[in-house]
Amino acid sequence: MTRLKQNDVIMIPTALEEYNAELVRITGCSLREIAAHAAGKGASEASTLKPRVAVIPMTCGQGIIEGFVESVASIICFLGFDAVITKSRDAGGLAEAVQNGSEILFMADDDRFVAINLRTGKVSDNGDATGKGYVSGLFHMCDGLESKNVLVFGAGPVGSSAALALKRFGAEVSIYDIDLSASRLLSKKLMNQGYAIKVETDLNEALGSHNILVDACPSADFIMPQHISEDTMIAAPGIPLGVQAAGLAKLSNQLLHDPLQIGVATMIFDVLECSP
Ligand code: 2YG
Repeated sequence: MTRLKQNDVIMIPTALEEYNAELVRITGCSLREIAAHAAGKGASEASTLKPRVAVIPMTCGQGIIEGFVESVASIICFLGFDAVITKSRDAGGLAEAVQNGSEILFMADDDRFVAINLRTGKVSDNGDATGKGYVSGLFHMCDGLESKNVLVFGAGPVGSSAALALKRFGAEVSIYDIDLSASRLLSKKLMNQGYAIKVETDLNEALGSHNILVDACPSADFIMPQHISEDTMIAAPGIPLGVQAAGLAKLSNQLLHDPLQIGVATMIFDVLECSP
Protein backbone atom coordinates (compact mmCIF):
# COMPACT_ATOMS: atom_id res chain seq x y z
CA MET A 1 0.00 0.00 0.00
CA THR A 2 1.52 3.30 -1.11
CA ARG A 3 1.95 5.99 1.57
CA LEU A 4 0.70 9.36 0.35
CA LYS A 5 2.98 12.38 0.42
CA GLN A 6 2.05 15.96 1.29
CA ASN A 7 2.32 16.83 -2.43
CA ASP A 8 -0.30 14.24 -3.33
CA VAL A 9 -2.99 15.78 -1.10
CA ILE A 10 -2.13 19.40 -0.38
CA MET A 11 -4.18 20.83 -3.29
CA ILE A 12 -7.28 18.64 -2.89
CA PRO A 13 -9.40 20.96 -0.67
CA THR A 14 -9.10 23.93 -3.04
CA ALA A 15 -9.69 22.01 -6.28
CA LEU A 16 -12.75 19.84 -5.57
CA GLU A 17 -15.19 21.75 -7.81
CA GLU A 18 -12.76 21.50 -10.74
CA TYR A 19 -12.01 17.84 -9.89
CA ASN A 20 -15.74 17.05 -9.93
CA ALA A 21 -16.24 18.78 -13.28
CA GLU A 22 -13.38 16.71 -14.72
CA LEU A 23 -14.98 13.56 -13.28
CA VAL A 24 -18.27 14.40 -14.99
CA ARG A 25 -16.44 14.94 -18.26
CA ILE A 26 -14.63 11.56 -18.02
CA THR A 27 -17.41 9.38 -16.58
CA GLY A 28 -20.62 11.37 -17.04
CA CYS A 29 -21.14 11.15 -13.25
CA SER A 30 -20.35 13.29 -10.22
CA LEU A 31 -18.19 12.11 -7.32
CA ARG A 32 -21.35 11.61 -5.26
CA GLU A 33 -23.02 9.50 -7.99
CA ILE A 34 -19.93 7.31 -8.48
CA ALA A 35 -19.47 6.77 -4.73
CA ALA A 36 -23.14 6.05 -4.05
CA HIS A 37 -23.26 3.64 -7.01
CA ALA A 38 -20.13 1.86 -5.70
CA ALA A 39 -21.63 1.53 -2.22
CA GLY A 40 -25.01 0.38 -3.57
CA LYS A 41 -26.72 3.43 -2.08
CA GLY A 42 -28.94 6.12 -3.60
CA ALA A 43 -27.01 9.32 -4.44
CA SER A 44 -29.69 11.41 -2.75
CA GLU A 45 -29.26 9.53 0.57
CA ALA A 46 -26.67 12.13 1.57
CA SER A 47 -29.25 14.88 1.60
CA THR A 48 -31.64 13.01 3.90
CA LEU A 49 -29.14 11.64 6.44
CA LYS A 50 -26.92 14.12 8.28
CA PRO A 51 -24.59 12.10 10.50
CA ARG A 52 -21.80 14.11 12.11
CA VAL A 53 -18.39 12.95 10.84
CA ALA A 54 -15.08 13.33 12.71
CA VAL A 55 -11.70 13.02 11.01
CA ILE A 56 -8.98 12.15 13.52
CA PRO A 57 -5.25 12.83 12.93
CA MET A 58 -3.08 9.85 13.93
CA THR A 59 0.57 10.40 14.94
CA CYS A 60 1.56 6.69 15.13
CA GLY A 61 4.06 5.04 12.79
CA GLN A 62 5.52 7.53 10.31
CA GLY A 63 3.15 10.11 11.73
CA ILE A 64 1.05 12.91 10.31
CA ILE A 65 0.91 13.60 6.54
CA GLU A 66 0.47 17.36 6.15
CA GLY A 67 -2.86 17.98 4.43
CA PHE A 68 -4.18 14.44 4.80
CA VAL A 69 -7.01 14.96 7.34
CA GLU A 70 -7.81 18.32 5.74
CA SER A 71 -8.27 16.61 2.37
CA VAL A 72 -10.38 13.82 3.84
CA ALA A 73 -12.66 16.32 5.64
CA SER A 74 -12.95 18.54 2.54
CA ILE A 75 -14.05 15.60 0.35
CA ILE A 76 -16.70 14.58 2.89
CA CYS A 77 -17.97 18.18 3.22
CA PHE A 78 -18.02 18.52 -0.59
CA LEU A 79 -20.49 15.59 -0.63
CA GLY A 80 -22.82 17.50 1.70
CA PHE A 81 -21.90 15.89 5.02
CA ASP A 82 -20.87 17.70 8.22
CA ALA A 83 -17.22 16.72 8.79
CA VAL A 84 -14.92 18.21 11.41
CA ILE A 85 -11.23 17.55 12.17
CA THR A 86 -10.71 16.85 15.86
CA LYS A 87 -8.41 19.28 17.68
CA SER A 88 -6.78 16.40 19.53
CA ARG A 89 -4.97 13.49 17.90
CA ASP A 90 -4.96 9.74 18.50
CA ALA A 91 -6.85 8.65 21.65
CA GLY A 92 -7.65 12.28 22.54
CA GLY A 93 -9.16 12.75 19.08
CA LEU A 94 -11.22 9.61 19.44
CA ALA A 95 -12.55 10.77 22.84
CA GLU A 96 -13.27 14.26 21.46
CA ALA A 97 -15.18 12.79 18.50
CA VAL A 98 -17.37 10.60 20.70
CA GLN A 99 -17.98 13.45 23.16
CA ASN A 100 -18.99 15.85 20.36
CA GLY A 101 -21.59 13.35 19.17
CA SER A 102 -19.88 12.18 15.99
CA GLU A 103 -21.52 9.09 14.51
CA ILE A 104 -18.89 8.36 11.85
CA LEU A 105 -15.11 8.41 12.39
CA PHE A 106 -12.33 8.52 9.76
CA MET A 107 -8.73 7.77 10.76
CA ALA A 108 -5.59 6.31 9.20
CA ASP A 109 -2.39 4.81 10.54
CA ASP A 110 0.33 3.46 8.25
CA ASP A 111 -1.48 0.18 7.62
CA ARG A 112 -5.22 0.88 7.68
CA PHE A 113 -7.38 3.84 6.61
CA VAL A 114 -10.90 3.23 7.92
CA ALA A 115 -14.32 4.81 8.29
CA ILE A 116 -16.35 3.56 11.28
CA ASN A 117 -20.07 4.05 11.92
CA LEU A 118 -20.33 4.05 15.74
CA ARG A 119 -24.07 3.46 15.68
CA THR A 120 -24.22 0.49 13.28
CA GLY A 121 -20.70 -0.89 13.75
CA LYS A 122 -20.19 -0.76 9.94
CA VAL A 123 -16.50 -0.40 8.96
CA SER A 124 -15.25 0.62 5.51
CA ASP A 125 -11.60 0.07 4.55
CA ASN A 126 -10.05 2.51 2.10
CA GLY A 127 -8.53 -0.27 -0.03
CA ASP A 128 -11.87 -2.02 -0.50
CA ALA A 129 -13.74 1.24 -1.05
CA THR A 130 -11.16 2.52 -3.56
CA GLY A 131 -11.30 -0.69 -5.62
CA LYS A 132 -15.08 -0.66 -5.99
CA GLY A 133 -15.26 3.11 -6.34
CA TYR A 134 -12.91 3.05 -9.32
CA VAL A 135 -14.83 0.15 -10.90
CA SER A 136 -18.00 2.23 -10.56
CA GLY A 137 -16.22 5.02 -12.45
CA LEU A 138 -15.00 2.57 -15.09
CA PHE A 139 -18.52 1.17 -15.46
CA HIS A 140 -19.73 4.64 -16.48
CA MET A 141 -16.68 5.29 -18.71
CA CYS A 142 -17.40 2.04 -20.61
CA ASP A 143 -21.22 2.28 -20.58
CA GLY A 144 -21.39 -0.97 -18.58
CA LEU A 145 -18.94 -3.84 -18.14
CA GLU A 146 -21.08 -6.91 -18.98
CA SER A 147 -18.91 -9.48 -20.87
CA LYS A 148 -16.12 -6.93 -21.35
CA ASN A 149 -12.48 -8.04 -20.89
CA VAL A 150 -10.79 -6.13 -18.06
CA LEU A 151 -7.18 -6.51 -16.92
CA VAL A 152 -6.40 -5.69 -13.27
CA PHE A 153 -2.82 -4.91 -12.26
CA GLY A 154 -2.14 -5.62 -8.61
CA ALA A 155 -3.70 -8.33 -6.41
CA GLY A 156 -3.52 -6.26 -3.23
CA PRO A 157 -6.54 -4.85 -1.30
CA VAL A 158 -7.50 -2.37 -4.05
CA GLY A 159 -7.02 -4.79 -6.98
CA SER A 160 -8.86 -7.56 -5.14
CA SER A 161 -11.83 -5.31 -4.42
CA ALA A 162 -11.80 -4.11 -8.04
CA ALA A 163 -11.72 -7.69 -9.38
CA LEU A 164 -14.73 -8.68 -7.26
CA ALA A 165 -16.68 -5.55 -8.24
CA LEU A 166 -15.87 -6.20 -11.93
CA LYS A 167 -17.14 -9.80 -11.69
CA ARG A 168 -20.32 -8.52 -10.06
CA PHE A 169 -20.80 -6.26 -13.12
CA GLY A 170 -20.41 -9.33 -15.37
CA ALA A 171 -16.94 -8.51 -16.74
CA GLU A 172 -14.36 -11.08 -17.87
CA VAL A 173 -11.48 -10.40 -15.47
CA SER A 174 -7.75 -11.11 -15.79
CA ILE A 175 -5.26 -10.39 -13.01
CA TYR A 176 -1.57 -9.61 -13.32
CA ASP A 177 0.64 -9.18 -10.25
CA ILE A 178 4.43 -9.03 -10.17
CA ASP A 179 4.09 -11.75 -7.51
CA LEU A 180 2.40 -14.69 -9.29
CA SER A 181 1.43 -16.29 -5.97
CA ALA A 182 -0.61 -13.17 -5.12
CA SER A 183 -2.55 -13.52 -8.40
CA ARG A 184 -3.11 -17.21 -7.73
CA LEU A 185 -4.33 -16.53 -4.17
CA LEU A 186 -6.81 -13.92 -5.42
CA SER A 187 -8.02 -16.32 -8.12
CA LYS A 188 -8.63 -18.99 -5.46
CA LYS A 189 -10.45 -16.53 -3.15
CA LEU A 190 -12.77 -15.40 -5.94
CA MET A 191 -13.33 -19.00 -7.08
CA ASN A 192 -14.57 -19.74 -3.54
CA GLN A 193 -17.10 -16.94 -4.05
CA GLY A 194 -18.17 -18.43 -7.36
CA TYR A 195 -16.21 -16.14 -9.65
CA ALA A 196 -13.59 -17.35 -12.15
CA ILE A 197 -10.80 -14.98 -13.19
CA LYS A 198 -7.79 -15.53 -15.47
CA VAL A 199 -4.25 -15.31 -14.04
CA GLU A 200 -1.90 -13.54 -16.47
CA THR A 201 1.81 -14.43 -16.29
CA ASP A 202 3.21 -12.25 -19.10
CA LEU A 203 2.86 -8.48 -18.64
CA ASN A 204 3.35 -7.49 -22.28
CA GLU A 205 1.08 -10.21 -23.60
CA ALA A 206 -1.61 -9.14 -21.10
CA LEU A 207 -1.22 -5.46 -22.01
CA GLY A 208 -1.33 -6.31 -25.72
CA SER A 209 -4.63 -8.15 -25.41
CA HIS A 210 -6.65 -5.76 -23.21
CA ASN A 211 -8.15 -2.31 -23.80
CA ILE A 212 -9.78 -1.87 -20.39
CA LEU A 213 -7.25 -1.64 -17.56
CA VAL A 214 -7.37 -1.18 -13.78
CA ASP A 215 -3.97 0.00 -12.49
CA ALA A 216 -4.13 -0.97 -8.81
CA CYS A 217 -0.39 -1.42 -8.28
CA PRO A 218 2.40 0.84 -6.98
CA SER A 219 4.55 0.50 -10.11
CA ALA A 220 5.16 3.55 -12.30
CA ASP A 221 5.45 3.89 -16.07
CA PHE A 222 4.69 0.32 -17.17
CA ILE A 223 1.79 1.26 -19.47
CA MET A 224 3.48 2.58 -22.60
CA PRO A 225 2.17 4.53 -25.62
CA GLN A 226 2.18 1.38 -27.77
CA HIS A 227 -0.28 -0.20 -25.31
CA ILE A 228 -2.77 2.67 -25.74
CA SER A 229 -5.36 3.03 -28.51
CA GLU A 230 -8.52 5.15 -28.88
CA ASP A 231 -10.45 2.25 -27.31
CA THR A 232 -8.27 2.13 -24.19
CA MET A 233 -9.94 2.94 -20.87
CA ILE A 234 -7.86 3.12 -17.68
CA ALA A 235 -9.07 3.31 -14.07
CA ALA A 236 -5.91 3.99 -12.04
CA PRO A 237 -6.20 4.09 -8.23
CA GLY A 238 -2.56 3.04 -8.02
CA ILE A 239 0.01 5.61 -6.86
CA PRO A 240 2.30 6.47 -8.62
CA LEU A 241 0.42 6.35 -11.93
CA GLY A 242 1.34 3.36 -14.10
CA VAL A 243 0.85 5.23 -17.39
CA GLN A 244 4.04 6.65 -18.92
CA ALA A 245 3.92 10.42 -19.49
CA ALA A 246 4.19 9.84 -23.28
CA GLY A 247 1.09 7.64 -23.02
CA LEU A 248 -0.93 10.32 -21.23
CA ALA A 249 -0.94 12.46 -24.38
CA LYS A 250 -2.87 9.68 -26.17
CA LEU A 251 -5.55 9.51 -23.45
CA SER A 252 -8.28 12.11 -23.45
CA ASN A 253 -11.21 11.41 -21.10
CA GLN A 254 -9.99 7.80 -20.98
CA LEU A 255 -8.05 7.93 -17.68
CA LEU A 256 -9.49 8.02 -14.17
CA HIS A 257 -6.84 8.79 -11.53
CA ASP A 258 -6.88 10.63 -8.18
CA PRO A 259 -4.94 10.18 -4.92
CA LEU A 260 -7.87 10.11 -2.44
CA GLN A 261 -11.22 11.46 -3.66
CA ILE A 262 -13.00 8.38 -5.03
CA GLY A 263 -11.85 6.17 -2.14
CA VAL A 264 -12.95 8.58 0.60
CA ALA A 265 -16.25 9.34 -1.12
CA THR A 266 -17.03 5.61 -1.38
CA MET A 267 -16.06 5.07 2.27
CA ILE A 268 -18.65 7.56 3.55
CA PHE A 269 -21.43 6.03 1.43
CA ASP A 270 -20.26 2.56 2.53
CA VAL A 271 -20.82 3.30 6.24
CA LEU A 272 -23.87 5.54 5.77
CA GLU A 273 -26.98 3.97 7.22
CA CYS A 274 -29.67 3.43 4.55
CA SER A 275 -32.60 5.78 5.13
CA PRO A 276 -35.77 3.81 6.13
O1 2YG B 1 -3.32 11.05 10.26
C1 2YG B 1 -2.39 11.23 9.45
O2 2YG B 1 -2.08 12.33 8.94
C2 2YG B 1 -1.56 10.01 9.07
N1 2YG B 1 -1.53 9.01 10.17
C3 2YG B 1 -2.18 9.41 7.77
C4 2YG B 1 -1.33 8.23 7.27
C5 2YG B 1 -1.95 7.62 6.01
C6 2YG B 1 -1.06 6.48 5.50
N2 2YG B 1 -1.75 5.77 4.41
C7 2YG B 1 -1.67 6.23 3.15
O3 2YG B 1 -0.99 7.18 2.82
C8 2YG B 1 -2.53 5.56 2.13
N3 2YG B 1 -2.70 4.13 2.38
C9 2YG B 1 -3.88 6.27 2.18
C10 2YG B 1 -4.84 5.89 1.10
C11 2YG B 1 -4.27 6.03 -0.29
C12 2YG B 1 -5.40 6.00 -1.30
N4 2YG B 1 -4.96 5.51 -2.57
